[in-house]
Amino acid sequence: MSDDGFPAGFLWGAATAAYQIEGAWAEEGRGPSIWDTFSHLPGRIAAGDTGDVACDHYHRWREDVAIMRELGLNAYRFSVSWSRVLPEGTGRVNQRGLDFYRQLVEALLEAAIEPALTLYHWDLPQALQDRGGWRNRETVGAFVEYAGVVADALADRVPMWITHNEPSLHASVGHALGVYAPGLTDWGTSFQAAHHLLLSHGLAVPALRAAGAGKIGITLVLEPAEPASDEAADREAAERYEQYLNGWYLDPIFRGRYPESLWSWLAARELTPVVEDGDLAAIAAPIDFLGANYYHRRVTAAGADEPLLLSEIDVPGEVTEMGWEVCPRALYDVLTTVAREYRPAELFVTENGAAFRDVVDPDGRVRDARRIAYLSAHVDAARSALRDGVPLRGYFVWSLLDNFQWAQGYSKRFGVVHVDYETQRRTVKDSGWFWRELARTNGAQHPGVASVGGSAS
Ligand code: IFM
Repeated sequence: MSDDGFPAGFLWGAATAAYQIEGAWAEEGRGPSIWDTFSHLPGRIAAGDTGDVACDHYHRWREDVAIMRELGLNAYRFSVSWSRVLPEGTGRVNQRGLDFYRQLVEALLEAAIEPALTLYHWDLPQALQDRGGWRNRETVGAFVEYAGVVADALADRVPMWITHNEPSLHASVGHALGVYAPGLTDWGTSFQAAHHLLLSHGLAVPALRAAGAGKIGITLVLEPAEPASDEAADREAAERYEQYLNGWYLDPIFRGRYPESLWSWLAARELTPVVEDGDLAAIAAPIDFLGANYYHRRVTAAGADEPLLLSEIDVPGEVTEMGWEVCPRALYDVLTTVAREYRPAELFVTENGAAFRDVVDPDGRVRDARRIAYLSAHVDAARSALRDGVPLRGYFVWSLLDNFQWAQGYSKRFGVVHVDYETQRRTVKDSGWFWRELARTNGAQHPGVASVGGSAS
């Protein structure tokens, strides 16, 4: 452990996801995913943006790895596009898709950057959606097959495997709110999809182990909910939200059961999923680590929104371009609470970051001082959590590159590297150089904005 609290070997990484950066949506045998379908529908994505080209990472990955090397990252979290590997979701393997990821992984290892591979970041092959998607139990088996195909190709080279990214948002925003692909608006489907996502995670764990994958875990977005007042109804709303977004995933994974009070609450509304014998035991397959994505807390009051009957309250204070409150203290809270209550062997912050309105100045520099302040405060919160015994082993900034921010398209920039979407020119922002200093000093230094600077662009 260094004086500043970060253990030797701590991972200082950056994260991305396939659909958000790759582009090349119909090249070299890739099949369509639900995000291709959804983003091509009129009116679903801001400004009509799509991920057809995105950051063109599929063609520019060598440059992107070179940037990571220059930033001194020792880890990179990326996701595999399922439909690039299995264009119809099951059956026929597209070898060119596997070759793409193999090359990427080899280049990362060559640059001493540890690959952390996420199997699923919301981009279901459209062929599986056509058969019911995550509502259909058969998709669980398809996921396990896909996990086996990727593991057979990459288990010897990839030390860190993440089954799913943020299943809660995929289930809710994609299947109940209709804002993300596949654009469904049915709460019953949403809870069934959540169950199948969890089950597919649990069944993939032994399949990955059998294939010789390294550490295996799952990434959840964790939003601590706090009541807007001390009123019993507000406290109840906050507790329900917390169970819905966090407990609904943490409890089955670490305790082999769904949270009882939310289960009964949903049962009274006929919204509980079909759970078969053995499912919960499968979901609770032991994992090696938990990935936590943290962006903001949620202040909640009793309200009228179905089916959770709560409202989100705007709180005074700084917000990012996403309208999200800046609250590093809640990262400390969430890490310490999860470590205490669920005892994961290891924890990683697999995403944290902020969107701000960045510009490339005439001198070619992106002075994103607010992002540096945001990251600095959150890294300090993680440092405190470590000091208080949380087994935190790495921290991935979201994101390496500005990218396709789902329903908001390219209007929100999260990268520590700026992307000019007209030219695909990459420019390391001041926050990228800041992250380099953290990586170089294992978190010991917090250079001021004035002292950052470098050469990559
Ligand atoms: O861009 C997303 C990412 O895909 C999943 N986690 C949150 C990020 C910011 O919204």
